[in-house]
Amino acid sequence: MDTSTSIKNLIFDFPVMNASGIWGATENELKKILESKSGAAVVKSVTLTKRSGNPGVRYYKEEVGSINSMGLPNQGIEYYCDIADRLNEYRKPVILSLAGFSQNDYIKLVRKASKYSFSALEVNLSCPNIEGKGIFAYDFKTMFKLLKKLRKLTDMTMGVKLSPYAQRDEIKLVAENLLDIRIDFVTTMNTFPLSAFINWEKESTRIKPNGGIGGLGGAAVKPICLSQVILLHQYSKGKLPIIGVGGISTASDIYEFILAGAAAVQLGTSLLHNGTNFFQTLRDDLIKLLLEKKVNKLSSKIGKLKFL
Ligand code: RRO
Repeated sequence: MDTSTSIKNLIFDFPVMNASGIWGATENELKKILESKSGAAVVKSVTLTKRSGNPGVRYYKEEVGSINSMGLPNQGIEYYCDIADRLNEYRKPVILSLAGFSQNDYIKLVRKASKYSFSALEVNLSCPNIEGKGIFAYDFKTMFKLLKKLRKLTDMTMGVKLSPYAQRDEIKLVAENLLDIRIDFVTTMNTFPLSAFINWEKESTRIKPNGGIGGLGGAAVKPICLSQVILLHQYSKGKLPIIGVGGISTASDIYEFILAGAAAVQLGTSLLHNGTNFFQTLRDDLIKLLLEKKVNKLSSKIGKLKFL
């Protein structure tokens, strides 16, 4: 049974990893992921300097999904560069997620990170929780201009983490431009911005920052995310590798994302609530599913969705 897939130099023995922000803000957490059956580790989006994130209750989950307004808590780029060699000892891809507040921030982050032994960079242009700042992934002109600049700075494998889009034309534009710019992969999708849960008994919001409004993840976003993967795969003619993330919590979810066109997937909400042993559970379940379906090679199913 071959569950491996790859994106350039990133070889995933099992193409399931943590989503940025779910575990992975400290060396201990990253080591826990690398010691588990995960196929790779993704570092929490890092900024130029250390941040404690937004104050107050900043994460809430119900059956249907989770919302967060973490506000980018992380140790700052220097910390992750210092531990890069130690993380590499696990011989699994280590992907560094980068988040800036300006174009200049991203330039500085890429310049710095490219001197260290990370396997790839995931440029996060879609954080929904920075009040007063627009989301780069929705400002197409600026996003493409910035990515062109970043691409010139390094030969490292470089992906982009996107927001969800609601129009086909937008996804087409993004797919075509990212191919032109020679971006190596996309991670889709970040949490859905502008989401809220309300506590009707207390008559209050469920999280504190930004008026109770944050990014929606978990089960609720899975159908949105599947359409992003299907369309990015189609509009790039299968040439833009995709990492799918949004509401994945079972082996059949993983299989659906592979059929839609993902080469790998990430776990957010489900990992947070099940812990790193969940990678082993999903791996065992996926192997069972593939045996039942008589699929010998998972990668042979990437993008093989049938249309009715
Ligand atoms: O830290 C966050 O508030 C956060 C980030 Br950077 C992100 O990209 N997506 C998200 O849902 N939360």
